[in-house]
Amino acid sequence: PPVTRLSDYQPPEFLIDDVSLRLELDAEQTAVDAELSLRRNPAATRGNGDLRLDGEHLALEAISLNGRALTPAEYQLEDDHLLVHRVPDRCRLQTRVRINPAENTALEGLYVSGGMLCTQCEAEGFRRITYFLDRPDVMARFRVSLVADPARYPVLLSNGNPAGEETLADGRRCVHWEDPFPKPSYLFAIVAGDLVAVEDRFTTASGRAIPLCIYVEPGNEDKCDHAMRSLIKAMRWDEERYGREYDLDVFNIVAVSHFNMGAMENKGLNVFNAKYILARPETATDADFAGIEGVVAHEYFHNWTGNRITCRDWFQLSLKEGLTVYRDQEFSADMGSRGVKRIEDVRLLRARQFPEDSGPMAHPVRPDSYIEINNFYTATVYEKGAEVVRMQANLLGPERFRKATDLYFERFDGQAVTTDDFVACMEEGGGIDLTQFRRWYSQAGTPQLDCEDDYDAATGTYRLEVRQHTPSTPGQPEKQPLHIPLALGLVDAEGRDMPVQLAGESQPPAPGTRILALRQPVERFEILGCATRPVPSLLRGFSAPVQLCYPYTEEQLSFLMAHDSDGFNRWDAAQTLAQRVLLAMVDDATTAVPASFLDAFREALQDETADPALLAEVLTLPSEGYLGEQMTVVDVDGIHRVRQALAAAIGSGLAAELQAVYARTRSEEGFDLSHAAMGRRALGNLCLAYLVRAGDAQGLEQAQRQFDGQANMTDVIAALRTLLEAPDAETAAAGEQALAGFYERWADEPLVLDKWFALQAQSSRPDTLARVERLLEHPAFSLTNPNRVRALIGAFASGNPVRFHAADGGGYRFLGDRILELDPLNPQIASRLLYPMTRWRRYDAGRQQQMRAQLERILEVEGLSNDVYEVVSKSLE
Ligand code: HT7
Ligand code: ZN
Repeated sequence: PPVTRLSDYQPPEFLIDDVSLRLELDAEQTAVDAELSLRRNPAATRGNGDLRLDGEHLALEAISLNGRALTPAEYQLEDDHLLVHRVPDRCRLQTRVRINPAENTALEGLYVSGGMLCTQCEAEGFRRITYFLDRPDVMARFRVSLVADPARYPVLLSNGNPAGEETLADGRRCVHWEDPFPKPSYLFAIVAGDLVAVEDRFTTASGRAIPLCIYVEPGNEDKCDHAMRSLIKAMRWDEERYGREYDLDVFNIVAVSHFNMGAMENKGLNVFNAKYILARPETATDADFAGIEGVVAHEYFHNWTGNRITCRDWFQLSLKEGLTVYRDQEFSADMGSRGVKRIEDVRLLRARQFPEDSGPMAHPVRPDSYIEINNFYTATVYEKGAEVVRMQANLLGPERFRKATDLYFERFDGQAVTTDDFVACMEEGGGIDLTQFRRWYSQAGTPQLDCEDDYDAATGTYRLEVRQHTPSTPGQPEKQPLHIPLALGLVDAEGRDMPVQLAGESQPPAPGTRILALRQPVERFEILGCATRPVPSLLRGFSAPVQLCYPYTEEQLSFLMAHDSDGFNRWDAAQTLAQRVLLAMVDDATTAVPASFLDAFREALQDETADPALLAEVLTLPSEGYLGEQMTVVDVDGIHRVRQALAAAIGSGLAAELQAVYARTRSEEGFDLSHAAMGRRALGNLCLAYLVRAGDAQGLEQAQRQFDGQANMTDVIAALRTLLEAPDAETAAAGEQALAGFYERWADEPLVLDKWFALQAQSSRPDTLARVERLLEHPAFSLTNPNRVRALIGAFASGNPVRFHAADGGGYRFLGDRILELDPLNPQIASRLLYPMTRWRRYDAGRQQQMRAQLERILEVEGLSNDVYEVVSKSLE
């Protein structure tokens, strides 16, 4: 398959100013009439005069230019494009095509989800709807008419503003929409269905009242409150923080049950995976509620960062995604706890992006080539991209960052631009030079910072030396030094911040954090006026997406865990401490836990003033996946064994403390979604899990009671999970019974049923693979529903390291089989499921060989999608 390269970018030969679309909607055969007003692009080099339009899976029925039907000699039809020979510099091209939404299991273009018709056009789905210049730097004004049987499809939606409707002679309804803002085709959307609207309104800063509608399938109206509240908060926040007001007369959201990703920011018509809209306390966990708030905000924020200003080409994807993730992270930080949000975001970055950056698919935030763009909606483009924006925001400070974003919106509104254009605004608005900083966009790999220090008691001087090194990545053997902001605090023996006075400065600053700029491969800093040897608190707040190495002693880590004024570093110290203990236990093949570790946990548990949410983060052990990443060769079984052992040791060694905290978190009445209440539930459930892991009789009883109480999904799922994982057979049997009851109760709620599948797929019981195989046959399982596939196959392959990586290779064979079944149905989903096998080099020889065998077997199959081909071939290189 062809490789697309950033260096080959050429502006489009033609532009499209206006598009008129008329869709006669039908599940099996939809007719699409398109009229494009085309004009030669003065900024492009002239080709041979032919017009090349993208188009796939389309049956062309008619074509005319400036009102005259074309003869077959005047155009050429290929599998993936249409060539119209020798078109004039300005023209009107009309086409009529037919498509079959019901056959579209790839969920790109127009497809059927339940009883509705909907679209997904990013990145290149619009070419499955009509012939078009399907690239983001072609921005057109769209007018859309939707024709349908009103009994089947009473609701007909598209982008922009409503523009009238009529009933046709044959009884069908025709509804018109007009979007006044030119947009690329990837932001086009339509939805048709028998849907109900949950309505509210938002009054903008300038006083315009905007009706807000969330459309859902009947029966789900009572699950939209949280999404609506999140939307309204996001609209207000974007006005206050960025001065960005909503621009259309209406804003619509639709929840659909078949969706490849989380949601899509189509102009004025956001389409969501139902998982990110529908929630009631009985059906959704606190994590689900938080996910909804974040994703609703993210899609809304795209209206300015993505839609009004879009990407010139798909290599610039992080222009909109990195910036919008940064914006949604900041929004969630403002809505809840900033400290906890930062921890969650870094946990995700380390769990997903760091491994990606050191694996076969490593790529820069702005990739320079791809086979299939859908494979580049990655943690690097999204989460590392957000970190790169965050570093710029921190370098500028809030006022200058706002000035720089104002400049960005003013200068590029209505245009398709590059990440370089964004950085230029940061430079100009912020008055700083980001020449070296730009390498963050072009260089792949996670930089490693090796820190060494010494202290001269005689002069009170503390010296810190920092070396940066970025390991090579595929296609980038040599790396350049990056501009890295390193946030440093120095903590004295009493746990107080010291002033960080750099050599050459005449006055000590106020005690607290200083940002050191690293630019050279080795940087040395001299800090004056340190009366005692400080404990360095490095990379506070995770000031850069790097791997930090400093030879902390265990005492220093316990000290920072208890005293660092930076909440993030208190958490990080706890994580490092736990990681050290766990990896040492693996190395020593022991299950004995050092008493000092339990002491540190005890001290943390006894701090009644701590924020429960933060405490829950501090007391959560690093995941098996993350621990594996820290080893030269992943010891799957060793990690699982010691993590279980440590959890049991915590549960038995600190039973009284855990019970006390559990009781404290339970003492509140009622349910609410405040940060405090969610924090209490998180902490209480963590304590319960430790107790049950240790076989604590009281804990087991409490878990059973908590499950039986059915108070809210957070507590129910937490209790059920602990029961299923309980070490003794009797409780595990009770867990099975609870699981059956759970199914009975929620059989008609697809999103809850996904949890039922995922719980079983993630069970560490030895027979899990057999169970997962049985569940493939369950009447509620379907390979054409991505949420269900992720719940069963994804949860097993990516969320159950010890069973997926079983030494007999059963997990690998299972995944290989599923990929081959899924690829013809939905290549995007197949390709994403492959991820855990792309990490094969990290495992022992036996597992390596078995994973490679599966990858090679997949690669041999004829007719593989580009999506799967790219990931498999690159992993084997
Ligand atoms: N911008 C959206 C990306 C997206 C997508 C990409 C490829 C295939 C299907 C897709 N669905 C949504 C989501 C976002 O980042 O906001
Ligand atoms: Zn996005």
